[in-house]
Amino acid sequence: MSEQAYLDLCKRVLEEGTKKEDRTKTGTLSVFGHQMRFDLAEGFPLLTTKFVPFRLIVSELIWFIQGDTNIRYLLKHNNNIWNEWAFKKWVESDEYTGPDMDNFGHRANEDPSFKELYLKEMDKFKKSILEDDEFAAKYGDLGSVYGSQWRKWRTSKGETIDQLKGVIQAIKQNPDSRRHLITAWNPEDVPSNMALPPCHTMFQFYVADGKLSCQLYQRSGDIFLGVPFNIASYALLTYLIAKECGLKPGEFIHTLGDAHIYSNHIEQIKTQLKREPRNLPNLHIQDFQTIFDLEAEDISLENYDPHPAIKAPVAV
Ligand code: DHF
Ligand code: TMP
Repeated sequence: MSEQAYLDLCKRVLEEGTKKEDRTKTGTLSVFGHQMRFDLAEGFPLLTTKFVPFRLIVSELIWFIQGDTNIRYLLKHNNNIWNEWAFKKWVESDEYTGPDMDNFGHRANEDPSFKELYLKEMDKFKKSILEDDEFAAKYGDLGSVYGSQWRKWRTSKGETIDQLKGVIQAIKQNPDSRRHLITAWNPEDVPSNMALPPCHTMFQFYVADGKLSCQLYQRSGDIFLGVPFNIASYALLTYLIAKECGLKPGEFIHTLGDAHIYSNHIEQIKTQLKREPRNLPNLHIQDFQTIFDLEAEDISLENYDPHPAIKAPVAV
Protein backbone atom coordinates (compact mmCIF):
# COMPACT_ATOMS: atom_id res chain seq x y z
CA MET A 1 0.00 0.00 0.00
CA SER A 2 1.92 2.98 -1.24
CA GLU A 3 0.22 5.54 1.04
CA GLN A 4 2.67 4.32 3.70
CA ALA A 5 5.38 6.65 2.33
CA TYR A 6 3.18 9.63 3.23
CA LEU A 7 2.34 8.32 6.71
CA ASP A 8 6.08 7.73 7.31
CA LEU A 9 6.77 11.37 6.42
CA CYS A 10 4.12 12.51 8.92
CA LYS A 11 5.66 10.32 11.64
CA ARG A 12 9.16 11.53 10.86
CA VAL A 13 8.21 15.19 11.14
CA LEU A 14 6.28 14.65 14.38
CA GLU A 15 9.27 12.80 15.87
CA GLU A 16 12.25 14.66 14.44
CA GLY A 17 10.86 17.97 13.23
CA THR A 18 12.40 21.22 14.43
CA LYS A 19 10.15 24.03 15.68
CA LYS A 20 10.46 26.74 13.07
CA GLU A 21 8.74 30.10 12.56
CA ASP A 22 7.43 30.85 9.09
CA ARG A 23 6.19 33.59 6.78
CA THR A 24 2.54 33.06 7.75
CA LYS A 25 3.36 33.41 11.49
CA THR A 26 1.57 30.13 12.23
CA GLY A 27 4.65 28.17 13.31
CA THR A 28 5.65 24.73 12.03
CA LEU A 29 7.46 21.51 12.80
CA SER A 30 9.83 21.04 9.91
CA VAL A 31 12.48 18.78 8.36
CA PHE A 32 14.69 19.62 5.39
CA GLY A 33 15.02 17.02 2.65
CA HIS A 34 12.74 13.99 2.33
CA GLN A 35 11.92 11.61 -0.49
CA MET A 36 8.81 9.46 -1.05
CA ARG A 37 8.30 6.90 -3.82
CA PHE A 38 4.91 5.79 -5.16
CA ASP A 39 4.65 2.83 -7.54
CA LEU A 40 1.78 3.85 -9.81
CA ALA A 41 1.08 0.21 -10.73
CA GLU A 42 -0.16 -0.35 -7.16
CA GLY A 43 -3.12 1.97 -7.70
CA PHE A 44 -3.73 5.69 -7.76
CA PRO A 45 -1.97 7.41 -4.81
CA LEU A 46 -4.87 9.35 -3.34
CA LEU A 47 -4.82 9.11 0.46
CA THR A 48 -7.42 6.83 2.03
CA THR A 49 -6.64 7.77 5.67
CA LYS A 50 -8.71 10.92 5.04
CA PHE A 51 -11.03 11.97 2.24
CA VAL A 52 -9.14 14.04 -0.35
CA PRO A 53 -11.40 15.89 -2.84
CA PHE A 54 -10.14 14.40 -6.12
CA ARG A 55 -12.36 16.62 -8.32
CA LEU A 56 -10.46 19.69 -7.06
CA ILE A 57 -7.15 18.06 -8.00
CA VAL A 58 -8.47 17.31 -11.50
CA SER A 59 -9.76 20.82 -12.20
CA GLU A 60 -6.59 22.41 -10.82
CA LEU A 61 -4.38 20.20 -13.03
CA ILE A 62 -6.47 20.90 -16.14
CA TRP A 63 -6.21 24.60 -15.32
CA PHE A 64 -2.40 24.25 -15.26
CA ILE A 65 -2.33 22.14 -18.45
CA GLN A 66 -4.39 24.74 -20.30
CA GLY A 67 -1.96 27.45 -19.26
CA ASP A 68 -4.63 29.33 -17.31
CA THR A 69 -3.69 31.44 -14.28
CA ASN A 70 -7.03 33.10 -13.56
CA ILE A 71 -9.12 31.68 -10.72
CA ARG A 72 -12.28 32.25 -12.76
CA TYR A 73 -11.89 28.80 -14.33
CA LEU A 74 -11.53 27.23 -10.90
CA LEU A 75 -14.58 29.06 -9.54
CA LYS A 76 -16.63 27.89 -12.54
CA HIS A 77 -15.67 24.37 -11.48
CA ASN A 78 -16.62 25.09 -7.88
CA ASN A 79 -12.98 24.91 -6.86
CA ASN A 80 -12.03 27.38 -4.12
CA ILE A 81 -8.48 26.29 -3.31
CA TRP A 82 -6.74 29.38 -4.76
CA ASN A 83 -9.26 32.04 -3.63
CA GLU A 84 -7.33 33.41 -0.67
CA TRP A 85 -4.30 34.35 -2.76
CA ALA A 86 -6.31 36.28 -5.36
CA PHE A 87 -8.43 37.87 -2.62
CA LYS A 88 -5.27 39.03 -0.87
CA LYS A 89 -4.20 40.95 -3.98
CA TRP A 90 -7.65 42.56 -4.18
CA VAL A 91 -7.92 43.71 -0.56
CA GLU A 92 -4.37 45.05 -0.64
CA SER A 93 -5.07 47.09 -3.80
CA ASP A 94 -5.90 50.82 -3.92
CA GLU A 95 -9.30 50.11 -5.47
CA TYR A 96 -10.55 48.12 -2.48
CA THR A 97 -12.75 50.26 -0.23
CA GLY A 98 -14.53 47.60 1.90
CA PRO A 99 -13.90 46.76 5.57
CA ASP A 100 -10.32 46.23 6.68
CA MET A 101 -9.19 42.74 5.66
CA ASP A 102 -5.62 43.03 6.88
CA ASN A 103 -4.25 39.66 7.98
CA PHE A 104 -7.63 38.01 7.19
CA GLY A 105 -6.32 34.45 7.44
CA HIS A 106 -5.38 34.61 11.12
CA ARG A 107 -8.22 36.88 12.14
CA ALA A 108 -10.84 34.60 10.56
CA ASN A 109 -9.45 31.67 12.56
CA GLU A 110 -9.52 33.56 15.85
CA ASP A 111 -12.52 35.89 15.71
CA PRO A 112 -15.96 34.47 14.70
CA SER A 113 -17.50 37.89 14.04
CA PHE A 114 -14.59 38.85 11.79
CA LYS A 115 -14.92 35.49 10.05
CA GLU A 116 -18.52 36.32 9.15
CA LEU A 117 -17.44 39.68 7.70
CA TYR A 118 -14.58 38.04 5.80
CA LEU A 119 -16.82 35.33 4.30
CA LYS A 120 -19.22 38.04 3.12
CA GLU A 121 -16.40 39.97 1.42
CA MET A 122 -15.06 36.75 -0.09
CA ASP A 123 -18.49 35.93 -1.51
CA LYS A 124 -18.72 39.38 -3.09
CA PHE A 125 -15.23 38.91 -4.51
CA LYS A 126 -16.11 35.52 -6.02
CA LYS A 127 -19.29 36.92 -7.55
CA SER A 128 -17.37 39.79 -9.18
CA ILE A 129 -14.76 37.39 -10.57
CA LEU A 130 -17.50 35.26 -12.13
CA GLU A 131 -19.66 38.07 -13.44
CA ASP A 132 -17.38 41.01 -14.25
CA ASP A 133 -14.86 40.36 -17.06
CA GLU A 134 -12.79 43.42 -16.37
CA PHE A 135 -12.59 42.75 -12.63
CA ALA A 136 -11.72 39.11 -13.28
CA ALA A 137 -8.92 40.04 -15.66
CA LYS A 138 -7.43 42.37 -13.07
CA TYR A 139 -7.93 40.54 -9.79
CA GLY A 140 -8.58 36.92 -10.70
CA ASP A 141 -5.16 36.45 -12.21
CA LEU A 142 -2.48 35.03 -9.95
CA GLY A 143 0.39 36.16 -12.17
CA SER A 144 3.17 33.99 -13.53
CA VAL A 145 2.15 30.84 -11.64
CA TYR A 146 2.31 27.24 -12.85
CA GLY A 147 0.08 27.39 -15.92
CA SER A 148 1.97 30.37 -17.24
CA GLN A 149 5.45 28.94 -16.65
CA TRP A 150 4.55 25.49 -18.05
CA ARG A 151 2.94 26.75 -21.26
CA LYS A 152 4.10 30.35 -21.81
CA TRP A 153 7.55 30.80 -20.30
CA ARG A 154 8.69 34.27 -21.39
CA THR A 155 12.15 34.49 -22.92
CA SER A 156 14.53 37.43 -22.96
CA LYS A 157 13.72 37.83 -26.68
CA GLY A 158 10.07 38.44 -25.88
CA GLU A 159 8.98 35.03 -27.17
CA THR A 160 7.33 32.24 -25.22
CA ILE A 161 8.28 28.61 -24.65
CA ASP A 162 5.74 25.82 -24.25
CA GLN A 163 7.67 23.58 -21.87
CA LEU A 164 4.89 21.03 -21.47
CA LYS A 165 4.28 20.50 -25.17
CA GLY A 166 8.02 20.32 -25.76
CA VAL A 167 8.58 17.67 -23.13
CA ILE A 168 5.69 15.50 -24.37
CA GLN A 169 7.07 15.67 -27.90
CA ALA A 170 10.56 14.81 -26.66
CA ILE A 171 9.25 11.81 -24.65
CA LYS A 172 7.68 10.48 -27.86
CA GLN A 173 10.66 11.17 -30.12
CA ASN A 174 13.61 10.58 -27.82
CA PRO A 175 12.42 8.69 -24.76
CA ASP A 176 15.95 8.00 -23.45
CA SER A 177 16.76 11.69 -23.14
CA ARG A 178 17.83 12.95 -19.72
CA ARG A 179 16.42 16.37 -20.42
CA HIS A 180 12.67 15.85 -19.95
CA LEU A 181 12.47 18.71 -17.50
CA ILE A 182 9.95 21.43 -16.70
CA THR A 183 10.69 24.32 -14.36
CA ALA A 184 8.20 26.70 -12.78
CA TRP A 185 10.83 28.66 -10.82
CA ASN A 186 11.67 31.80 -12.75
CA PRO A 187 13.99 34.00 -10.67
CA GLU A 188 12.96 37.02 -12.69
CA ASP A 189 9.33 36.62 -11.56
CA VAL A 190 10.02 35.80 -7.90
CA PRO A 191 8.74 37.40 -5.80
CA SER A 192 7.22 40.48 -7.47
CA ASN A 193 5.20 39.00 -10.29
CA MET A 194 3.23 36.23 -8.62
CA ALA A 195 0.73 35.59 -5.84
CA LEU A 196 2.82 32.80 -4.32
CA PRO A 197 6.24 31.73 -5.62
CA PRO A 198 5.89 28.15 -6.95
CA CYS A 199 6.07 25.40 -4.32
CA HIS A 200 6.40 22.60 -6.83
CA THR A 201 9.37 24.07 -8.60
CA MET A 202 10.77 21.51 -11.03
CA PHE A 203 9.90 18.07 -12.38
CA GLN A 204 11.54 15.53 -14.66
CA PHE A 205 10.26 12.54 -16.62
CA TYR A 206 12.14 9.29 -17.21
CA VAL A 207 11.33 6.44 -19.59
CA ALA A 208 12.55 2.86 -19.05
CA ASP A 209 11.04 -0.59 -19.80
CA GLY A 210 8.02 1.03 -21.46
CA LYS A 211 7.16 2.94 -18.30
CA LEU A 212 7.05 6.68 -17.61
CA SER A 213 8.23 7.92 -14.22
CA CYS A 214 8.21 11.44 -12.80
CA GLN A 215 10.23 13.10 -10.07
CA LEU A 216 9.19 16.40 -8.50
CA TYR A 217 11.33 18.77 -6.47
CA GLN A 218 9.01 20.68 -4.14
CA ARG A 219 10.82 23.47 -2.26
CA SER A 220 8.13 23.81 0.43
CA GLY A 221 5.45 21.32 1.45
CA ASP A 222 2.44 21.83 3.76
CA ILE A 223 2.24 18.18 4.76
CA PHE A 224 -1.38 18.10 5.88
CA LEU A 225 -3.09 20.23 3.19
CA GLY A 226 -0.90 20.77 0.14
CA VAL A 227 1.18 17.59 -0.08
CA PRO A 228 -1.73 15.10 -0.49
CA PHE A 229 -2.94 17.27 -3.40
CA ASN A 230 0.54 17.51 -4.88
CA ILE A 231 1.10 13.73 -4.80
CA ALA A 232 -2.21 13.06 -6.54
CA SER A 233 -1.75 15.89 -9.03
CA TYR A 234 1.69 14.78 -10.27
CA ALA A 235 0.62 11.13 -10.27
CA LEU A 236 -2.34 12.14 -12.45
CA LEU A 237 -0.11 14.16 -14.78
CA THR A 238 2.19 11.13 -15.12
CA TYR A 239 -0.76 8.84 -15.98
CA LEU A 240 -2.02 11.35 -18.57
CA ILE A 241 1.32 11.86 -20.31
CA ALA A 242 2.04 8.11 -20.22
CA LYS A 243 -1.31 7.46 -21.91
CA GLU A 244 -0.65 10.05 -24.61
CA CYS A 245 2.82 8.60 -25.26
CA GLY A 246 1.73 4.93 -25.30
CA LEU A 247 3.65 4.13 -22.10
CA LYS A 248 2.65 2.54 -18.80
CA PRO A 249 2.84 4.66 -15.62
CA GLY A 250 6.00 3.91 -13.63
CA GLU A 251 6.85 5.65 -10.36
CA PHE A 252 6.16 9.06 -8.88
CA ILE A 253 9.10 10.21 -6.79
CA HIS A 254 8.40 13.16 -4.53
CA THR A 255 11.41 15.04 -3.21
CA LEU A 256 10.70 17.74 -0.64
CA GLY A 257 12.82 20.65 0.61
CA ASP A 258 11.22 22.25 3.69
CA ALA A 259 8.59 19.65 4.66
CA HIS A 260 6.46 21.05 7.47
CA ILE A 261 3.42 20.45 9.64
CA TYR A 262 1.73 23.69 10.71
CA SER A 263 1.19 23.97 14.47
CA ASN A 264 -2.60 24.05 13.94
CA HIS A 265 -2.50 20.76 11.97
CA ILE A 266 -0.76 18.55 14.55
CA GLU A 267 -3.91 17.11 16.14
CA GLN A 268 -5.40 16.41 12.70
CA ILE A 269 -2.26 14.49 11.64
CA LYS A 270 -2.30 12.47 14.86
CA THR A 271 -5.94 11.51 14.22
CA GLN A 272 -5.04 10.50 10.69
CA LEU A 273 -2.09 8.36 11.81
CA LYS A 274 -4.39 6.27 14.02
CA ARG A 275 -6.36 5.17 10.96
CA GLU A 276 -5.71 1.99 8.94
CA PRO A 277 -4.88 2.65 5.25
CA ARG A 278 -7.27 1.01 2.76
CA ASN A 279 -6.84 -0.20 -0.82
CA LEU A 280 -5.93 2.54 -3.28
CA PRO A 281 -8.50 3.57 -5.89
CA ASN A 282 -8.12 3.15 -9.66
CA LEU A 283 -8.03 5.90 -12.22
CA HIS A 284 -10.27 5.96 -15.26
CA ILE A 285 -9.44 8.27 -18.18
CA GLN A 286 -11.55 8.62 -21.35
CA ASP A 287 -9.63 8.11 -24.59
CA PHE A 288 -8.11 11.31 -25.92
CA GLN A 289 -5.76 12.61 -28.62
CA THR A 290 -3.72 15.09 -26.61
CA ILE A 291 -3.86 16.08 -22.97
CA PHE A 292 -4.58 19.64 -24.12
CA ASP A 293 -8.10 18.55 -25.19
CA LEU A 294 -8.97 17.01 -21.81
CA GLU A 295 -11.90 18.24 -19.70
CA ALA A 296 -12.48 17.58 -16.02
CA GLU A 297 -15.36 15.21 -16.86
CA ASP A 298 -12.99 12.87 -18.76
CA ILE A 299 -11.23 11.77 -15.57
CA SER A 300 -12.76 9.74 -12.76
CA LEU A 301 -11.88 7.42 -9.91
CA GLU A 302 -13.12 3.94 -9.17
CA ASN A 303 -13.22 2.22 -5.79
CA TYR A 304 -12.24 5.20 -3.65
CA ASP A 305 -13.25 4.28 -0.11
CA PRO A 306 -11.52 6.75 2.25
CA HIS A 307 -11.91 7.46 5.95
CA PRO A 308 -13.86 10.70 6.64
CA ALA A 309 -12.46 14.15 5.79
CA ILE A 310 -10.44 16.01 8.46
CA LYS A 311 -10.76 19.80 8.47
CA ALA A 312 -7.86 22.22 8.98
CA PRO A 313 -7.28 25.95 8.42
CA VAL A 314 -4.96 26.98 5.59
CA ALA A 315 -2.10 29.36 6.41
CA VAL A 316 -2.21 32.43 4.16
N1 DHF B 1 -0.70 27.67 1.30
C1 DHF B 1 -0.49 26.85 2.34
N2 DHF B 1 -0.09 27.35 3.52
N3 DHF B 1 -0.64 25.53 2.25
C2 DHF B 1 -1.06 24.95 1.09
O1 DHF B 1 -1.18 23.72 1.01
C3 DHF B 1 -1.33 25.79 -0.03
N4 DHF B 1 -1.78 25.28 -1.20
C4 DHF B 1 -2.16 26.04 -2.18
C5 DHF B 1 -1.95 27.48 -2.16
N5 DHF B 1 -1.38 27.97 -0.94
C6 DHF B 1 -1.14 27.16 0.10
C7 DHF B 1 -2.86 25.44 -3.37
N6 DHF B 1 -3.34 24.11 -3.07
C8 DHF B 1 -6.15 23.20 -0.08
C9 DHF B 1 -5.47 22.20 -0.77
C10 DHF B 1 -4.55 22.52 -1.75
C11 DHF B 1 -4.28 23.84 -2.05
C12 DHF B 1 -4.94 24.84 -1.35
C13 DHF B 1 -5.86 24.53 -0.38
C14 DHF B 1 -7.19 22.89 0.94
O2 DHF B 1 -7.62 23.73 1.68
N7 DHF B 1 -7.67 21.64 0.99
C15 DHF B 1 -8.75 21.19 1.89
C16 DHF B 1 -10.08 21.10 1.17
C17 DHF B 1 -10.50 22.36 0.56
C18 DHF B 1 -11.90 22.32 -0.05
O3 DHF B 1 -12.62 21.30 0.07
O4 DHF B 1 -12.28 23.32 -0.66
C19 DHF B 1 -8.42 19.77 2.38
O5 DHF B 1 -8.94 19.42 3.45
O6 DHF B 1 -7.72 19.04 1.69
P1 TMP C 1 6.01 29.65 1.30
O1 TMP C 1 5.99 30.32 -0.04
O2 TMP C 1 6.34 30.58 2.42
O3 TMP C 1 6.84 28.39 1.31
O4 TMP C 1 4.50 29.21 1.61
C1 TMP C 1 3.82 28.33 0.78
C2 TMP C 1 3.02 27.36 1.63
O5 TMP C 1 2.12 26.64 0.76
C3 TMP C 1 3.84 26.28 2.28
O6 TMP C 1 3.21 25.89 3.49
C4 TMP C 1 3.76 25.12 1.28
C5 TMP C 1 2.35 25.24 0.78
N1 TMP C 1 2.04 24.67 -0.53
C6 TMP C 1 2.05 23.31 -0.72
O7 TMP C 1 2.38 22.53 0.19
N2 TMP C 1 1.70 22.83 -1.94
C7 TMP C 1 1.31 23.62 -2.96
O8 TMP C 1 0.98 23.12 -4.04
C8 TMP C 1 1.29 25.02 -2.76
C9 TMP C 1 0.90 25.93 -3.86
C10 TMP C 1 1.66 25.50 -1.55
